Amino acid sequence: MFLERFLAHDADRPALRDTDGRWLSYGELRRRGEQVAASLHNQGIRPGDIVAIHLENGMDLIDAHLGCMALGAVRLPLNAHYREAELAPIVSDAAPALVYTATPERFAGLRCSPVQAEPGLAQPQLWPAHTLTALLYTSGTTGRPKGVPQTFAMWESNLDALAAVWALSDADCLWLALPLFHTHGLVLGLHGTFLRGSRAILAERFEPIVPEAGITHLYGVPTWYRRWLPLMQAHPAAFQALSLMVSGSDGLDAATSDAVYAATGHRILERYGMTETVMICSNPGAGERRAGTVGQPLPGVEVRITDGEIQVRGRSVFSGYRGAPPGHGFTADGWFQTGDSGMWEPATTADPRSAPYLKIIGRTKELIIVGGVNVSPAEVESIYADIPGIREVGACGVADADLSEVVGLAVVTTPDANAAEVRAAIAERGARLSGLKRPRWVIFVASLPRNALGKLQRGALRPLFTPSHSPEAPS
Ligand code: MCA
Ligand code: AMP
Repeated sequence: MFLERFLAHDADRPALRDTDGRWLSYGELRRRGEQVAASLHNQGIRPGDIVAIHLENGMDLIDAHLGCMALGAVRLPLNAHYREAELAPIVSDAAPALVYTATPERFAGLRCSPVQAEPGLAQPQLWPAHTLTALLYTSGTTGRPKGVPQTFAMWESNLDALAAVWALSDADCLWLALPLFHTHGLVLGLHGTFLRGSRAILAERFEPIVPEAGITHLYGVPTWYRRWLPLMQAHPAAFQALSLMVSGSDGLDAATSDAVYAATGHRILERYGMTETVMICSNPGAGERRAGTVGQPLPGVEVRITDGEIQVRGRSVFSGYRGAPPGHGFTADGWFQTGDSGMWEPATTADPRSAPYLKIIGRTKELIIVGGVNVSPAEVESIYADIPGIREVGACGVADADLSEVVGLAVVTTPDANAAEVRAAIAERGARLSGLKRPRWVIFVASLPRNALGKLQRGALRPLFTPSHSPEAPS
């Protein structure tokens, strides 16, 4: 159905403005997809094969996606910032038949076939719909990323629900600067546009710019809105003219929400989702938007809170992690366990009949969210743990006014450690991680907090990173 709807849009209809400013129509996108599909076919790729796409936003990335869609290959979007150590577990688990990348050297030690980002052109092919359309990896709390199989059916039901709740239409124009290797940008941004037949203006990356006339929608993370605020205050008219600003991937602070409202008259619409479920809850397009809550369950999605944890089931919820035993991550009665904790906020006097709104109050899972990007503390620790002179390390989230959280690393050295060498090794190891995962704060401590069973208590590490703290050197 998703593909049929994409194929049915009028060929002349403008679809996407490339990063070089050129508009492409739906007809042109389909043609490019067919050509890339043929080229993939010529390279031996068949429907159901996994094709990795390790590219930043741009037409090479779009072409690779379109080609896979046309052929029925399974897309494996890889974070373009990831280095070899971060890519290795994903590539080894997914074993892609082909990798589109602009940095093949990051795949040099991995068993796969990287090709330079040049999707190529050849004979048109059919557009077979295939059940599995993408495999997205999400940070496992153990430090090993987990594969989340995605189908068009999951996306379609969720995108239709969002369109109804947000009152989206084919006249919308989205400024699409979200990276297209996360669910947020790829599913909501790109495929949401494809499904509606609306338009998107593609940007290479986020920069706080005054939206040009014609843009109607902004989807972003809280960090973006904080960075945008001075511009909103200086040029309110350009933001007032928008139809909708949406925030997700991370909790939006009330101060930013209120300041944006004061400057533009728009209450940012907060919503909540996960790669495993696509979108779960949302505030309404029309109706009461409650700051600090993520609204109500979307049509087709059910939410319950059990022992404080948010649990979900519904049409857009995935059926299980790749390679995991059946039921892993789900309760015995079939609800997906989000690892987020929440509570229901009852109806207000403004609308006493309204259903409660969901408020996210924390996480039971150990995850750091840096600028909307999930970081597993265990993965960070694994990069530094075996440095000579280091006895043990612990990573946790440290509050940050711009990125919400940044990574903090607490280090315990061995008695004979050479302080300068340890520091140099920590700095050098950082190159193995993409920028947002790299510790912003490194402190040296005598021991790490552990419980009676010896398990690291990362929550107890956080207070050690106070704003006034000046990192200590190992003695
Ligand atoms: C930048 N870096 C990254 C990422 N982006 N590393 C890992 N993942 C990333 N996505 C690295 C760069 O390589 C660089 O490393 C360093 O961070 C700083 O880069 P820069 O671009 O200057 O960073 P920034 O301007 O501070 O960008 C931060 C940002 C941006 C604006 C918050 O990351 C962003 O747009 N984030 C949106 C993330 C997002 O879409 N999240 C959705 C996932 P070096 O120092 O080595 O050069 S959550 C999701 O999908 C769920 C379903 C949901 O609910 O939405
Ligand atoms: P991901 O694994 O990248 O799909 O990220 C999903 C996680 O992001 C969720 O489990 C939440 O912890 C977090 N998240 C997404 N949206 C929100 C939101 N609106 N408020 C707070 N956390 C959010």
